[in-house]
Amino acid sequence: MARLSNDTLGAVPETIGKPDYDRAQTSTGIVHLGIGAFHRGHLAVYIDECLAGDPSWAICGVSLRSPRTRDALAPQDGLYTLGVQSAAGLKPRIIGSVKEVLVAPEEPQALLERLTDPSTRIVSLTVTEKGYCHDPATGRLKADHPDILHDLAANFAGAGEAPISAIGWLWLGLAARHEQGIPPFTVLCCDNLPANGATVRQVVLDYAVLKDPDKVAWATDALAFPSTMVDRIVPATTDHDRAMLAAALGMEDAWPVMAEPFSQFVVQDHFPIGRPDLDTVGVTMTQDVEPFEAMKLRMLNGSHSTLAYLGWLAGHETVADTMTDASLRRLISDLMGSEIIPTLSMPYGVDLPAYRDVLLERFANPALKHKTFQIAMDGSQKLPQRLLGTIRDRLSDGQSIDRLALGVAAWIRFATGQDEAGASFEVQDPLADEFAILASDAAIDKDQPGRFDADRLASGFFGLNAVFGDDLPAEERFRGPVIVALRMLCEKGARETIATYSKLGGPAL
Ligand code: CS2
Repeated sequence: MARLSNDTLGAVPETIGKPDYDRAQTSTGIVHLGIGAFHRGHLAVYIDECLAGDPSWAICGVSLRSPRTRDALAPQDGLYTLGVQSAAGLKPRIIGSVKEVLVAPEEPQALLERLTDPSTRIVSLTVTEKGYCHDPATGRLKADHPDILHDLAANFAGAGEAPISAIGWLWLGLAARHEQGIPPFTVLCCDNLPANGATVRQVVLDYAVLKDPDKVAWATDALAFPSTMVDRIVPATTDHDRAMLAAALGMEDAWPVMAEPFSQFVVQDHFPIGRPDLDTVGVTMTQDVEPFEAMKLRMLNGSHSTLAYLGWLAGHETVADTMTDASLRRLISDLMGSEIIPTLSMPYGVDLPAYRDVLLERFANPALKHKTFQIAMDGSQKLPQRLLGTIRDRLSDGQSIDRLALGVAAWIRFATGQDEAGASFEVQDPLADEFAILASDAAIDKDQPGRFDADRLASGFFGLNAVFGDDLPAEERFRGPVIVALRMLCEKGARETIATYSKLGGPAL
């Protein structure tokens, strides 16, 4: 079977969308760090729509570690298929905005050249929450993170030891441009961090203080980090997806991305050296992203994480499966309606109950096989912005947090690395080693895996400062509801706990 590439593009069936511009005429304007599925299902799609109007914004995608995306896309000239999946079926479209893919450890020289090229005006990132090497509770750089220690000691200038971390690369590019008199690129964070622009700015400045103190004053004034709200559900691609798309295309694509029809991008309009015409392709350009970001992180991602932990413990493999469980659907709807929505204050006209209803429908998309286990990873990096900020706001308003606390308790139960039948599984999280010690300290009996003393387990986890900070563990109104929920999860299991919590009272919008 032929393979998707510039040469075979003409043979893709007429019914399938293709780039409406001449790829040979495009040039790189964006370097994107972390070219995973999410980027290829989101920003790269918006850029694909901009290139007909202005061909100078094509993307150089960068993998900071693995060569897998480059190896899949290089023989395809960067082309790949976006497979939009809904109950109505599969709608493929070919995306052409990725011009090249670099693997940082293999081609550090080429990456530095791209970063310092004056035509690179934006460096965007999707490196996941943990990729910023920061402390999620404080939003500050973890100066003792091994990758940061490495990058602080490394001095790459075309030769020598190259950086490992996204922060190290960002700073290397920015500092080199400054030395060469080239205006700094705009840093566009597309990860689910709270106040993501300001957060990344702080982490970069913390790094600069340690690396190049004489450039801190310049960096503080000159650099631009617009905030964004990014939203599209893009599950990991499976071999089944590849086979489905090969049948539709009549040719092979080694790494398509699958996504839901919904896509949203809200961007703070602060690009000192220019940007693509994002506002012409459905992006909301605004000065104040934060209300949208809080809405999305708390409602979508807060619900997602709660569904992932409770759903996985209860035996649901995908998010769509969790939505077929009437109690769990009710619980999540009430979590949003009763506990999350009251913490949000939105610009006039934003209808939060309607947003909740759309989210429930998106979660229920039966064609999207979004694994609860995938969303469950890296909880220590996700919980602060997804659940704990909402909890802080509720507590300071004197409000109840029962369902939010259940989400936290389900995370703790999941993070033990033992399921309800006592089988062990690998917890993917930067703090996984600490979790394992806490779980073993709270085991009721070493011969009975999967059984925990909930009070001990909760107390142990509350000691994780990087997640809970100092304030929450000291607050009885936080500890109490989490411990109650964790006791029920440990003693009765997730299904019974979900059933009980789905009957909680309280105002539902
Ligand atoms: C998910 C997100 O994996 C996760 O943690 O909650 O990737 C989610 O699908 C996106 O943020 C949706 O925009």
